[in-house]
Amino acid sequence: MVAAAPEGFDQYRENIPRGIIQAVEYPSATVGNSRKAMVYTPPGFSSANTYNVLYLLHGIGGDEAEWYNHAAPQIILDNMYDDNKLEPMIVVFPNGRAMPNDRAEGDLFDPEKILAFERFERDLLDDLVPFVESNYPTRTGRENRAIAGLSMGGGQSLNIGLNHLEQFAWIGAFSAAPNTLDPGLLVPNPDETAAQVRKLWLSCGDEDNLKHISDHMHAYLTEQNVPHIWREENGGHDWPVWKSGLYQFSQLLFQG
Ligand code: FER
Repeated sequence: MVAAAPEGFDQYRENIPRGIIQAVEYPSATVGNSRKAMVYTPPGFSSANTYNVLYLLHGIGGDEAEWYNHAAPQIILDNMYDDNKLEPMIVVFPNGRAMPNDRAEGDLFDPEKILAFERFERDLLDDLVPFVESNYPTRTGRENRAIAGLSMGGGQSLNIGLNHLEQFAWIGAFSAAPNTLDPGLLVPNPDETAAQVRKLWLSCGDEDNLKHISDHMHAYLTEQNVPHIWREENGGHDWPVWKSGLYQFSQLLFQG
């Protein structure tokens, strides 16, 4: 059982080793342009080593900088390394709205924009993952890749991860949104999913209007005997739940 995030987990600590978070751009054949992402490399990062990678996705109101702007994930992760709670990993923050204008502006529910969240699957698999794996010292097997996200990005993580267990062994969804595909479509062969997935994480705030999505997935996985972690948090559709999700899910990753 993972402990809930302790007091101060997201507070800046003086005098500890730090990772680096920075903006990058990669060529996207899927969208036909150069796309932005952010990348966090852990404290002590060295090209003499090789790293696992977590792809951490944003929600409908965000972009590649949403986690950085609202959650300061580099502080949470630096603290966790200081506490010896994490396997060394690179964290990549993509932009999950795969279209030429991928800014979170205008009508966020415009069908074109919703479609772009679906298109991201190809951008991720064909463009971003290859970019990351050829520009950073990465380990490149399914066991070395994790995908997780909040809300719209939680739905993407379940859709992409469960449909591509050959690419991702670790999957997490915080407050998954209605873009989440039907559990029966995502997990048509429960025994196969159970055998392949290393950790499947679902969490949601108890006051979140979208909680029925997570409830439905949890009920299906339970009925089909697919091992997973279900954590009902106190809170709504909001950052405390997602930061807590990052804290709890990340420390389960790449173990053993
Ligand atoms: C919806 C309600 C919420 C939906 C998406 C969301 C695609 C996404 C919310 C978020 O990312 O915070 O009906 O449909």
